[in-house]
Amino acid sequence: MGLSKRAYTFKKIRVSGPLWPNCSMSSPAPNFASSPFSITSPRRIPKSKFTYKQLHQLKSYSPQTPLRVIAHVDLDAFYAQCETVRLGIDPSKPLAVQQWQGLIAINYPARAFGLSRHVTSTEALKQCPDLIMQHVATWKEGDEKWAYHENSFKEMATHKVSLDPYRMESRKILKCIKETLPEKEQRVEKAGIDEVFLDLSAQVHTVLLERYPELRGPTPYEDPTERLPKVPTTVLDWAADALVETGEEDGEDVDPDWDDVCMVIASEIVRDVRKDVKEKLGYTCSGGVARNKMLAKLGSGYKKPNQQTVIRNRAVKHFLSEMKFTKIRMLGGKLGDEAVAMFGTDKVKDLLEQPMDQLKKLGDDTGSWLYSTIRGEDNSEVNPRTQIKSMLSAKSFRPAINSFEQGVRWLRIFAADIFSRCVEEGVLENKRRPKTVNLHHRQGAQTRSRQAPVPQGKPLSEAMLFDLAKNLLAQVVVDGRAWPCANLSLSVGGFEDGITNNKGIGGFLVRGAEAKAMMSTGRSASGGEPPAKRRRTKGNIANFFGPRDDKNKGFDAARAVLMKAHSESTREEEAEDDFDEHEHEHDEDDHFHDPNEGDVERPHTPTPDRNASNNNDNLYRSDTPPSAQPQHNTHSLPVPPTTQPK
Ligand code: TTP
Ligand code: CA
Ligand code: CA
Repeated sequence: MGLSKRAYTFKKIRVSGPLWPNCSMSSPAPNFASSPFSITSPRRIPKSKFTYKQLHQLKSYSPQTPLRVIAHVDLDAFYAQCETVRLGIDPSKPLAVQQWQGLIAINYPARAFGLSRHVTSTEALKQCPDLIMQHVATWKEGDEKWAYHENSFKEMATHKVSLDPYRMESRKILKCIKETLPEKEQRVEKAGIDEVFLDLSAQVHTVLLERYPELRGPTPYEDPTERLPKVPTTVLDWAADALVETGEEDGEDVDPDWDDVCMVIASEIVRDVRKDVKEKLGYTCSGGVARNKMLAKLGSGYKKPNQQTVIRNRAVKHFLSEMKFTKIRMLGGKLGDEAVAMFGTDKVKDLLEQPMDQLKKLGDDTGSWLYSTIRGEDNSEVNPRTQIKSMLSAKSFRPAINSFEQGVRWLRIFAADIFSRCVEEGVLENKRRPKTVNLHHRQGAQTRSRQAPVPQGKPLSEAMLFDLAKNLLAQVVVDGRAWPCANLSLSVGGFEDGITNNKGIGGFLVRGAEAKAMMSTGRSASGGEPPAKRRRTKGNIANFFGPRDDKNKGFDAARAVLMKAHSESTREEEAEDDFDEHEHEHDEDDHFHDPNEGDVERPHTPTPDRNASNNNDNLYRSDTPPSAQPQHNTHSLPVPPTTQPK
């Protein structure tokens, strides 16, 4: 990227008096190694507040060092930009992305007309007659692939939304960002469809040592607690960055220390990343630079579009105290609401007055997490995992659907959708493949889930996924009370790296066992039975012979599907009798994936300010922490993570 070669510009350089005889206006990097530690009265030497150890810790991305630099980059009006780029539309024209009658993304020119996600397409056109509205791509039953259809907003009953085009752009952007950063000094976490966290610590460390050779050591007296020399300048060049103010009268009078210099370097890197994304792919994004993820994320959203905000350590307190805590990562949902209700305020400032034991009314861990969070502390690591661990395809039905056959038609689309995404994950080359398939079914207030293992011995196919899905739905149907169904979703999870060593015939032998296990898949009902680990049982077979339920439409068809699967599994069992089958157990909680664990794309929970479409078709990754995700049947509060496993 050439950062090290770039001239480091200073608006003004004030040399720190006679202690720095070597320092000249043109060289911002005086040789400290030869001067400050050999001068006669060391006590007079002004020093940095940071130590050699803390500097060194940067190299290994330690969350402990106060010099740490994290960035968050978020695309502006993402889906809207995807459409302007795809269609070659002038980005200054107002444009919104439509999903059925709602708008799900609005570009900044359209926001100038006061449009937001809350308006319907009809209202939007009244407010902004020149608004370009592009409907998202949809899958139509029987189609091989999603497509952009004319008038698709009228096809809600027969089509399903596809966000594939945006996922594809998201991948390109991620790749571009990674290519901009030095290969060996990058740590990138995909945090959603249009955002990433970057831990810039190691790269900044390298640049720092290049620009300021005096920092290279050796550590004086071999004492890592020895403080670093002072920064040889008093004014840093922040270019076009939005600098958060310190809120203190003398806040800017304190000379810059190395944490400020680290932030300047990080912010140059972020500027380069943003420039590359714009030049190579045509997208603008906003960035935030700060000492941790929580602050960096607040920074990227602070000034939009196409800007970057730096929250220097000296500005953290002021920045946060002016904030609503509901804007903080992980406090945007239920936990935030709970805190608002409990303390009667949504302001950080007010919450800062609450002693720890008061905050602990939200739970011990949550309370202490909140206590440090509102003080700007967050030790969570940037997690470089970018691989998908599960995929979900869903549809909300309005009106609700009423028969097994109808459900099966949707499953065909889900299977095609998921299969095509698996193909992109390298499943065909057997690089990675899912281990389980899950079906979620909502009827009234009740959500039911069924899970089955994906047979491992044969190539994954769309037909296989479809058959598995159909089977799972059949199980729900024979259990009764399946209709009307308001929401159906299919997901695959437990992606594992493909079998590279030759497992031989064993892989195929699993089939019989798994086919059997399928008949006894895990079940959960949000209203009913508690989740329990269960061993293989007779499952739904008993229901075959139970009384026929005439109200249960599609019962016969569902029963036929199960009968067929059962006879197939017994046939395989007979053939492979001597195979030492493994027991298949299910942990019901498996259905709720940890978003930090994988690229789970989940329907977003409609909240009062997010009711753009109230349609679960719209799958996008949320930022909520694992434990803050809506949980089944529980009222427990999140215990936000303090560290993440590497
Ligand atoms: P955001 O990053 O939240 O929003 P944005 O990119 O549209 O706008 P901003 O410039 O403020 O960042 O979401 C990214 C995409 O996710 C967005 O373009 C559309 C989709 N999305 C929804 O479909 N529904 C939602 O409720 C939200 C919040 C986002
Ligand atoms: Ca965005
Ligand atoms: Ca985002």
